[in-house]
This record gives sequence, structure tokens and C-alpha cells, in this order.
Amino acid sequence: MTNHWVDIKNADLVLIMGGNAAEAHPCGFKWVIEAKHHNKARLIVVDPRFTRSAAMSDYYAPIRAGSDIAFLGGVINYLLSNDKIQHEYVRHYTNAPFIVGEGYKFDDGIFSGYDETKRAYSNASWAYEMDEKGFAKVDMTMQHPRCVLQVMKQHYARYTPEMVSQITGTPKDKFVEVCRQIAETSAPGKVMTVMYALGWTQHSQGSQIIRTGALMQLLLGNIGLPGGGMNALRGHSNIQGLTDLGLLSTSLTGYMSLAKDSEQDLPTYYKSRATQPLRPNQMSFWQNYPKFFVSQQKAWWGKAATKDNDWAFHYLPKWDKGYDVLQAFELMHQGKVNGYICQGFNPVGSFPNKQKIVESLSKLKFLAIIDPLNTETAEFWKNFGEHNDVKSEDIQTVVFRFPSTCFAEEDGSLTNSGRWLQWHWKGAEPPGEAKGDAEIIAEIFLRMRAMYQKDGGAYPDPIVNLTWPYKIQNSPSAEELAMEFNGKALSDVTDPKDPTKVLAKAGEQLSGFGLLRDDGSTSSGCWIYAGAWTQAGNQMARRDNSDPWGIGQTLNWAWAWPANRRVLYNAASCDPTGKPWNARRRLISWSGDKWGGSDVPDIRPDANPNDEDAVRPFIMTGEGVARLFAPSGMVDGPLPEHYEPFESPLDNNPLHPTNPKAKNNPAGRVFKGDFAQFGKPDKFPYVATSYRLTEHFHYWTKNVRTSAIIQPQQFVEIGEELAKEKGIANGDQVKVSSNRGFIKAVAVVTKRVASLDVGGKRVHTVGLPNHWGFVGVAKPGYLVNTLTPFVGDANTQTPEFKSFTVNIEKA
Ligand SMILES: Nc1nc2c(c(=O)[nH]1)N[C@H]1C(S)=C(S)[C@@H](COP(=O)(O)OP(=O)(O)OC[C@H]3O[C@@H](n4cnc5c(=O)[nH]c(N)nc54)[C@H](O)[C@@H]3O)O[C@H]1N2
Ligand SMILES: Nc1nc2c(c(=O)[nH]1)N[C@H]1C(S)=C(S)[C@@H](COP(=O)(O)OP(=O)(O)OC[C@H]3O[C@@H](n4cnc5c(=O)[nH]c(N)nc54)[C@H](O)[C@@H]3O)O[C@H]1N2
Ligand SMILES: [Mo]
Repeated sequence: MTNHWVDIKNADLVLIMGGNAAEAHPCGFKWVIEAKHHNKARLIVVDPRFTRSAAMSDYYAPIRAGSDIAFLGGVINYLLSNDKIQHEYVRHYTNAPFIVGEGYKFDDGIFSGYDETKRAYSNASWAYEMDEKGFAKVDMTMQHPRCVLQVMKQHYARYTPEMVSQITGTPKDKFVEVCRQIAETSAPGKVMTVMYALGWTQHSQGSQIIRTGALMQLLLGNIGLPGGGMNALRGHSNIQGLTDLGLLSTSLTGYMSLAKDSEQDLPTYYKSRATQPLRPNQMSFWQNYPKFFVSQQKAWWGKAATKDNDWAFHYLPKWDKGYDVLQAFELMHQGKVNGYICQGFNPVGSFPNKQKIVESLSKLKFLAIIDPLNTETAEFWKNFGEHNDVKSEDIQTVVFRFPSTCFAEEDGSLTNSGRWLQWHWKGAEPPGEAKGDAEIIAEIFLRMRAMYQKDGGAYPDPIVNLTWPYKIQNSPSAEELAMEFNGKALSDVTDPKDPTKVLAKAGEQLSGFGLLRDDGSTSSGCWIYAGAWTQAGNQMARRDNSDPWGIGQTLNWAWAWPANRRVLYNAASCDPTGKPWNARRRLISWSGDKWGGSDVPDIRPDANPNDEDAVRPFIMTGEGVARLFAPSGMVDGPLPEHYEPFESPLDNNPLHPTNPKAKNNPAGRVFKGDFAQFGKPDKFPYVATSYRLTEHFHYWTKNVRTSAIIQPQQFVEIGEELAKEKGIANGDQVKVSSNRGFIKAVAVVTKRVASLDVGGKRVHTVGLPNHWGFVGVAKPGYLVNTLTPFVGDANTQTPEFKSFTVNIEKA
């Protein structure tokens, strides 16, 4: 989230699209209701289904799953062609005036720089035109034919209401009404918030869908303002913490990244990361990358990370390809993986193409499961009839099970969607033999280290030199880990302007990332968490909910990264002279000599907005402003473009009907063997999408009798029109099949799932709730991921769980 849960109450308009907060985030959804009560806010929901969120909305529009870029691109076209943009914001806070180089082209659905054999782009031709001083050229009148605003106008002119309706199936009048309501928030004092989750992320173009939403919000001037922003509703209670701490395969902590194969030394590694300003005076905050990186290395390897060994840069692996879950299982499927440690994960239930997952696990020598519950993954080798039709005697994988605690049986912090780190305390002792996750991992590590110490090996250094400073060696405590993430001074840290001034004494916890150094004098396990556990103690345990400004800014409740700042880019909540766009909802403002207000300023506190070449609010970018056009950072194009899902009911992409190469995302992640497993519209004509129910949490709650009772049986949802066509009545058993397998369930025939006119076809949707499987006390069912395709988003590799094709028949 750029903003936070409580801040949603400040919105004038709430758009829930690509998520179903009333169902999947019912506690957070209360802030939408607060906005309605206290702010007369309106709620718009755009979803293939009339959801529980839609039931609370003021306006609902249906959409075909997998077509959100067409819808949002159409909104952008509406805003640009009806002059409904927030002009001053767009001019000063986005790259709309920046001039794109002459090499940039977009031709029949393909951007310049595409290499078909690699299914990948080179972004060299997407760069800005530069001046002789090495800064990007701008035209503040935004008239230059190659300035970003004009390039965007041209790009989205194709997204007319007719075209949008033809692709999305949203009736034209409904689409235009949504545009009209959204456009009202281009007025400088009005804000819209966008709440999204998996309905946007789980597509082969998920990152670009989210970017299209962000472009819309930037044109409206809705980012950085209270009640505004792009708000990703996170899933598991600590999934935000997982990404913050760098647990994705190519990540390091605090959104730093592992070196690629082509970056074999430290200067090359820093080059594309410690980016320099693209405009005069901009903060370009990633310039500080070496301070964060060296401090992380000191936290991990202590004295073994020295200037002479490039701060143990070579202890880290360099990657040839990402090792996300799709890649990991692809390699396993090819027989290239011996063992898999599966901690808090149930891939047989949750990853796409269950059959491929089970085949992959069957090729392992060993599988280690760390989980408080029994799972489908732990039992993948057992035959459960049609629910898991395997030959146990052919599977040789050894399965180890380590019973772990769950979060309620541990102390620790959880980071919520709003980036708040909230400390929690153990509620109960774990049962039986269960051990905490840290203890299980520590035991594995200590045994491995002893083996490397004894036997050596090709390169034991990263393991034998790892810092392990915990009081109880085989059980690091949550407090110790939290203090390590925050970081401390290893020797006295002094003021660069006055070296006699000591800012932190050796051994002290640091007060924030501003004190981190690249000379080895500081350590910090996760730079964005610096400030969470200072000399003053555990900031995450704070529980003072006073709200002095009355807009939900409780700065003494828990602690938010970065620097306890609650709304990112909050300097954009003011006009270019430093006055709030809306005086009634003030986050920060410029007092004449400094920034201050109800939030921690997200800008240098003394940066005068009235200076020539003033520091602009998007301090992380080299531009100082937000990127409408992305010269770098996205692998599949500088501007979002609609492509069909890899399994689509349409024969072509209506935007590029004669270019088959532009039907699907040209850079979408597909492995060779999986292309063959895609279904064709003649056999699998219906759009399928999978989703959650409030009454269950993934596959865990089928271990709970009460949850099993309130949702007693697996079902699928279809519209009345499709039911009639197929002769299916409410309550009938049906078989839903894709090119990868089938499931059986009870049909719920409902008005809530619409049939839509798409590109001259009538398109029906089959809705698949996720939560059934073959382990637990609930009535056994089929895993929905038996049906889903093995294909991932081009940027994040998130699987395309939300739009694929199936057939349905009476069982
Ligand atoms: N009770 C409960 N709560 C949960 C969970 C749970 O299992 N149970 N899981 C948690 C987790 S891990 C997560 S990640 C979150 C997920 O939270 P959400 O993303 O809100 O949950 P979903 O139900 O998967 O999907 C949301 C909606 O997206 C819609 N949708 C599908 N395809 C499209 C599309 O192409 N476009 C648009 N606009 N909408 C589409 C679906 O119809 C659905 O209503 O929920 C969390 N909360
Ligand atoms: N078709 C389809 N597939 C999907 C999705 C979808 O919408 N549609 N959604 C996707 C999403 S968003 C997600 S997040 C994934 C979820 O995928 P998974 O994370 O694989 O699913 P969960 O069932 O939540 O599995 C988590 C496991 O962690 C265990 N656990 C709980 N607490 C602890 C703990 O403290 N320590 C340990 N070690 N284990 C613990 C639980 O018992 C459970 O078995 O599924 C994805 N798969
Ligand atoms: Mo999730």
C-alpha cells in the first residue's frame, strides 16, 4: 500500500477492482464503510462476479476476467481526451513532460527491442532523450510530440469505449459511467483510492495491470494524498514482511536484489542499482544503495565481510534465471532437483497444474515439510481416488515432516498491508513436539555448518562464516532477530559534516537508515526496518492510538517503514508551492523553512519546493517524479498494453486482430512443454477464475470442524444463462475440465455471475472457490489447481490463476 488501512476513510471515491475486500479482508473493509459514513464516499466495484464487496457498492460493473488493462486503458483515454487530468500534478510530479528518445516505437502490439526467440525485450530504445549534462530533456509545455504525455495520448487513443466494451464485455454505458465518476476526482481537492489484490496480480500481465491503475491515479493527481494511493491488499498475515525481508528468489532485504550472472564485481553490481539523478538536484534515493548493501552484508557475515573481499559480495549467489516457484517446479519436473524444503507452503494445493506439481515431487530424493498441519503436499504420494490418483508404489521420495508452531504460538512482528510492523505476543504454548520455525531452521543450519567445518567442500565460506550471535544457539529469539533487522553501530557513527559529532556510539541500536554507512561501521539486516527497534526499545510494540489531526495518522501506534512514514510520496499532497491540495485533509506542508504536519515528510525536510529545480516528491526515482512511461523497470513494455490471457475464449486480440504474436503478452513466462498444455476455445469455451470465501483460509481451515460446517461442500458458480444452455440446475453435480484435468463439484446457479458480449461472442464465466482438497476433516474435494495453467506474469512470475478456460458439463 502507498497509504494504509485507516487512511481509506479519507477517500471521496473507493474503487475496488481486482479484489474482493469485503470477503477476503473483512476487517480492513470496515474503513470503506467509515469513508461512506463520515465522508459520503462512493464505492465502485468492477469484478467478473457480483461479489460481497459489490453488494455494498454504489455502482457495480461486470468485466471479463483478464481484460483489466483494456478497461483501465479506456479510463486513461477518457481522462486524456476529455481533459480530466490534474494538470499541475501531472506537469510537476510525473514524467509527462519528459521527452522519449527517437528509437522508441510501438508497432502492431509489439514494443521496440523485442527478440522473439528469447521472448524478451531489450529496453535500450525506451530511454529518454538526454542533454549534454547527462540529464533527461523535458518540455514543460508538454506539447513536444515525443513527450510522455503525447506518447501516452497516442497509445491510449485506440482504447475507445467501443473497443473497451468489445474486449471486456462491460456494457458501454456502464463503462462510461465508471469513467465519469472516476474523472470527478481529477479536481485538486478530490481523491479516489484504489484497492486491489489478486484479481490484478494473478495474470500473465499482472504487473502491467497494476501499473495501468497507477497511471490512472497519477493523471488524476491521487497519489501521495490522504484517501488516495494504490493500495495492494496483502494476503497472508505477514506476506508484506516476506517481501520486505527479501524472501523472493532474486531479492535481498529491503527491495535490494541479487547480482545477475553478468554482474561479477561490485562496481558493475552497483551501476544499475545506485542510480544517479536524471534531473538536477533530485534525491534519487537509491544512490544510497551501497550503504544499505554493505550494512546487510555486515549483519549477515560480520567480521568476515571486509573492504578487501568487497564486503563478501561473492558469498551471494549470482543468478542466471529467477528461481521462483514456477522455475523451481519446472527444474524439478526435468529431474534436476534432489531435495525440497517446504516451509509454510502447500504447493500441491496452491501452485498451478497440480498434476505437474505431483509429478515433480515424485522425482525428488527427499521432501522436508515444516508445517503445523498435515497438508496435501505432505500426502502427495498417497492415493485418494479421483482426488489424487497416483501409484504410491512408483514414488520413491522420502518425506520428512517437522511439526512447527503457528504465529499464535510465537512472539514476533507481523507487517500489515499498510507497512506497519506490529509486535504480537504468544497466545498459547505449542502442542506436542512442535517447534518454532526459527528453531527448526537453526537446527538444520547448525548441523550443516558442522558438516562444512569438518568436511570442507567447494566453497564453505558463506556457511561457516555466517554470523550467529544468538544467546541460545539453536533457538534465536524474535527479539534478537528484530534488533538485528534494525541494525546497530559497529564503531562510532559520526556526522559527515562534522566528524567530531557522534550520532551513534559503537554497540548502539541505530535510530534510522539515515545513519547507515558503506564503510563497514554499521550493520542492518533490512535497511527499511531501521527504526523499528532503536535505543528507545521496541517501536513495534507501541499502542498509543491518539490521532491529533483526526485523519487516522496514529504515528505512535506500532511502527511503519520507511522511517515511520504512513503515506508514501506525501510531499505530493501539496501543490508545487508546498500548500496542501486540500486544507481539510492535511498530511504535511511547507512552513517556509521546513516540511511538517501529521506524517513524517517523505522528502528532505529542508527541501524548499519554491527553489529552481526543486526536489520533487518521488524521491526514489532518478527523475524525482513518477513514471507514466517506464524507460526501465518493466520487462514487458514501457506502457501497459492489453494482451489476452494465455488461455482465452477469443481467437485473437481485438487490438491487433491480424498479429498473432501480439495475442498474448510477448514476454509472458511460459516454459516450452507448457505451451502444449493450453486449451483451445473450441474444446474449452468458458472463462474460469478462482477465488476465496470468507469462511475458509486457503486449505488450512478444512482442519477445523466449525469452518467445515459453515461451508460444507465444494461448489462452483455459474450464471443462469450458461446453466440453461447446459441443462444444469442449481444443486446438480458438475464436472469442470481444462486441458490439464478435471474437478467435480455442486453447481450454484446464480445471477451474480454475468454472461457478457465479448468481441462478437457470448462469453460465460465459471467461478471456482479455492478451498477444498483431500486432507483434513472437511468433506473431501478436488484441488482447483488441477485445472490452472502453468504460466506466469512477465515481471513477477505470479501464476495466471485468475483467467483461463474450461468446459463444464453435468456429471
Ligand atoms: N477468508 C479468507 N481471507 C483471505 C484468504 C483466504 O483464503 N480466506 N487469503 C488471503 C490471501 S493469501 C490473499 S492473497 C488475499 C486475496 O484477496 P483477493 O484478491 O481479494 O481474493 P480473491 O477472492 O482471490 O480474488 C478477488 C476477486 O478478483 C476477482 N477477479 C478475478 N479475475 C479478475 C479479473 O481479471 N479482473 C478483475 N477486476 N477481477 C477479477 C474475483 O472474482 C474475486 O472476486 O486474501 C487473503 N484473505
Ligand atoms: N487457483 C488459485 N491458486 C492460488 C491462489 C488463487 O487465488 N487461485 N492464490 C495464491 C495465493 S495468493 C497464495 S498466498 C497461495 C498460498 O499458498 P500456500 O502458502 O502454499 O497456501 P496455504 O494453504 O496458506 O499454506 C500455508 C501453510 O503454512 C502453514 N503454516 C501456518 N502457520 C505457520 C507457521 O507459523 N510456520 C510454518 N512453518 N507453517 C505455517 C499452514 O498450515 C499451511 O499449510 O496460493 C496461491 N494459489
Ligand atoms: Mo496470497
